[in-house]
Amino acid sequence: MFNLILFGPPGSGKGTQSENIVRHYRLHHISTGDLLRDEVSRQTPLGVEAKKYMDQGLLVPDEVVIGMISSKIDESPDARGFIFDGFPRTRAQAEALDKLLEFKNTQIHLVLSLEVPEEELMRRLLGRGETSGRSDDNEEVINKRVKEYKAKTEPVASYYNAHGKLERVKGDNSIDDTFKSLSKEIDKYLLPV
Ligand code: B4P
Repeated sequence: MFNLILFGPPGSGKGTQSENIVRHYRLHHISTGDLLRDEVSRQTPLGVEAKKYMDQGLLVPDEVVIGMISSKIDESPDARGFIFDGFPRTRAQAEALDKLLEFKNTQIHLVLSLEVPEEELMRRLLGRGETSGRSDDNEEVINKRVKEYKAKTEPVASYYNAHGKLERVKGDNSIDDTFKSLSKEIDKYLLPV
């Protein structure tokens, strides 16, 4: 089993690159953003609660997200491996993920961090906001998301760096070139299928 985290600020291309990685390496994709948006659209109690945070650009509480991940991992016992997209976003989530994987006799093998300048993040998310209908892709909320990222999520990179698992990858090239840079790192562990 090979487990990968795709890490980076809002709009760095985690969702975009996850699609490419899943296609080439057949990893099982777990995106907490997508899972939460699904709960929101179905208006489940979890979704109603999560929406309050997402609309303000804040992280959804750890307990909510960790519970969701645990059941998602259990749904795919035969996976070749997992790609975690947008998770973990806090140190508590990172520690919880380590425990969940240890319980399944596996671990995180690699964390790829997409590095993109702030102006480019804003440009991309405002661009997406014009067509996506996402209530969090407007200037005010994007600024809050970036602030939240710096305060709570950036420290997660140091956590994995201390474990020798972090690789930083330039994320402001074209989608294809960024994928090539990511593949170079993944190929050290797992070949495409
Ligand atoms: P997420 O859904 O994870 O999304 P994101 O950070 O907005 O974007 P991502 O990096 O995936 O960017 P994308 O590929 O789409 O989070 C949304 C919210 O959910 C959070 O704010 C939070 O409230 C909540 N949440 C999620 N996970 C959580 C957790 N673990 N804990 C607590 N709360 C959580 O790319 C963006 C745009 O850029 C697209 O339009 C794309 O086409 C474009 N793009 C991508 N790569 C490009 C490139 N190379 N060149 C040009 N454009 C590019």
